[in-house]
Amino acid sequence: MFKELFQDAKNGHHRSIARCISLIENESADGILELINERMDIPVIGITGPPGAGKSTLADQLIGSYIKDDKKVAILCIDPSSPYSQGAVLGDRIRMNRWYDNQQVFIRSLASRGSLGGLHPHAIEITSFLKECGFDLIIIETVGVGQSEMEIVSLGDVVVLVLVPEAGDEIQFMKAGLMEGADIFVVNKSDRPKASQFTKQLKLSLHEKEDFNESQHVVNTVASSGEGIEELKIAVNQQISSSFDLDKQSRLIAKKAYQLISHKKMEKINEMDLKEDIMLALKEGELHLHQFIKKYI
Ligand SMILES: Nc1nc2c(ncn2[C@@H]2O[C@H](COP(=O)(O)OP(=O)(O)O)[C@@H](O)[C@H]2O)c(=O)[nH]1
Ligand SMILES: [Mg+2]
Repeated sequence: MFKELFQDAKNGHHRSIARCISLIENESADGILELINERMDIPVIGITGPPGAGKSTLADQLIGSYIKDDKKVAILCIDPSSPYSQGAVLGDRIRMNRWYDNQQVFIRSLASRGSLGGLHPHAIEITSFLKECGFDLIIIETVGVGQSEMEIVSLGDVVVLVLVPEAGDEIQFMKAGLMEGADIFVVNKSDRPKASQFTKQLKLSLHEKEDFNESQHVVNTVASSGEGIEELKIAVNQQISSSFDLDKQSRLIAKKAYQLISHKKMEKINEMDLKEDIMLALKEGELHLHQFIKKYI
């Protein structure tokens, strides 16, 4: 049954793709997961940034631009407030809905719950799955600028960090790990007065880094009007073409494998059960924690 469903999904049948994703989310899809071949030739673009920065608007514009090139695009949103999901304001929902009937675009949002240390274990599996379904590229949108969001998007081949030129927000991009983790910095809402000052500051801080990375780009956009989208696309395509060497791909897949292994290993362990076991052990006498944990490893 899985084989047929998977084959339909591979043929690009949107309903079968959606069904497979639900099965993966509900952890009842081992039969599908085992069929997935880890492909290296389909680029994944991770887009992250604070809520309201314009990630969805940018993604929407990018989709529009890629489908004009006859590309098929899948977008995965790990953002409960995303216009792709239920909680969206009406205007945004109408804007995003224009893709729902388009055969070139597949949209899915994932709840961020059930994640291990913030990372969505199924996001990894679903991304690998989507790579098998005939898309030319996959976009993952996650909300936030924390380490765990960075971890999710860093599973992509290209990491886009979306920032906005708000006053006093210089520190928002200085957070540890964020400067190194992003390939492309987008200063969205560049129609705002502080934009050029902010961009200057951002470029300065990038150059001042000890491990200054020549390939990092800064792109100014006004997502709501489409300004700068082509420039962003060029930067993304450039990163894509430079990210497909065996070394980088092996590193990315190793990261995913590590996350999946941690998830599988921790699956059956929960703190409440541990507490009960520990209480029993304490009642019986001494507790050697190192000895005690061995039975869980
Ligand atoms: N002024 C201005 N508004 C924008 C721009 N891009 C997005 N917005 C608006 O900012 C709001 C949040 O955008 P959204 O894409 O939902 O942000 P997300 O939370 O990062 O996905 C929406 O009302 C957009 O219309 C921009 O470049 N300039
Ligand atoms: Mg969004």
